[in-house]
Amino acid sequence: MTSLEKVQQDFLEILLAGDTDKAITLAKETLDGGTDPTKFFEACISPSLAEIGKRFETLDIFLPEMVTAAEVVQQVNDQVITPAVENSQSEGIISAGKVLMATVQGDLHDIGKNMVVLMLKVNGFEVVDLGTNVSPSEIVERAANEEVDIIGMSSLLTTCLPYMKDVFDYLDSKDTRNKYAVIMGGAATTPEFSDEMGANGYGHSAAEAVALCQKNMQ
Ligand code: B1M
Repeated sequence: MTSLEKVQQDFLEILLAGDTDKAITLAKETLDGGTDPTKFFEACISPSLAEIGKRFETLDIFLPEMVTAAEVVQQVNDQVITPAVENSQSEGIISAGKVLMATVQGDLHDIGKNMVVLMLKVNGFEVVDLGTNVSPSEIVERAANEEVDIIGMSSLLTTCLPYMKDVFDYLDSKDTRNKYAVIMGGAATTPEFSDEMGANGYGHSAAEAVALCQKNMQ
């Protein structure tokens, strides 16, 4: 087991115990030891939440534990990860493009979407973040009003995937599909679903979301 895998195991236990102070201390110590903040997010936070999701599905834990784990992660992100990522921002970046980001209708999950927003910002993109539970009509109307280049959608609930399809249908009905690159991600989406929708890309991680946006701006 690598040292980062050990940190991930410890982080998972801390999340299950709901101990915010310990989670923040572990994150700070790991970053002080030289681990990149996005690496900590992808190698420790994401897999720990995935494991918590599995345990929720198998009824080994229940909703209150999942809620607490999410709240602890929120604090770690706010107090440790976000400031560290922002500090690593290079100076004098010219706008790389304008991206609308939203978690789709019916879905309140925003930990991953917020990481994508943060990573886009530090890579020079202007981001219009509509938050969670955003209807297809609002996504399409705000994209037009804000004159964005890219529409980015996130969904973690399979029951909400039809709302992603509605966005494509709504764009088609307004004859504006070709005005934007439309990309997607989040645990409920797959490359196959993205292809089926005719999207301009699927991202498995925040880093892939950035690469997709860069590619679509070329
Ligand atoms: Co929920 N939840 N949850 N949950 N939750 C899942 C998603 C679930 C898979 C757990 C499970 O059962 N295994 C399951 C969905 C099942 C399904 O649809 N098939 C589920 C469920 C059922 C529910 C509720 C219905 C539970 C209930 O109430 N009975 C409820 C729904 C509420 C709602 O949205 N209406 C619910 C509630 C919650 C909490 C509030 C407790 C909390 C969310 C808190 C918050 O977000 N503020 C929560 C959590 C924490 C999870 C799990 C455990 C973790 C999600 C997470 O943050 N992952 C999750 C299990 C899982 O995902 N396997 C689960 C970490 C995050 C970094 O990953 O968001 O995928 P992710 O983002 C990644 C990439 O996907 C990518 O980059 C990010 C960074 O690497 N990415 C993009 C994301 N968006 C992108 C967009 C892009 C490109 C890349 O381009 C635009």
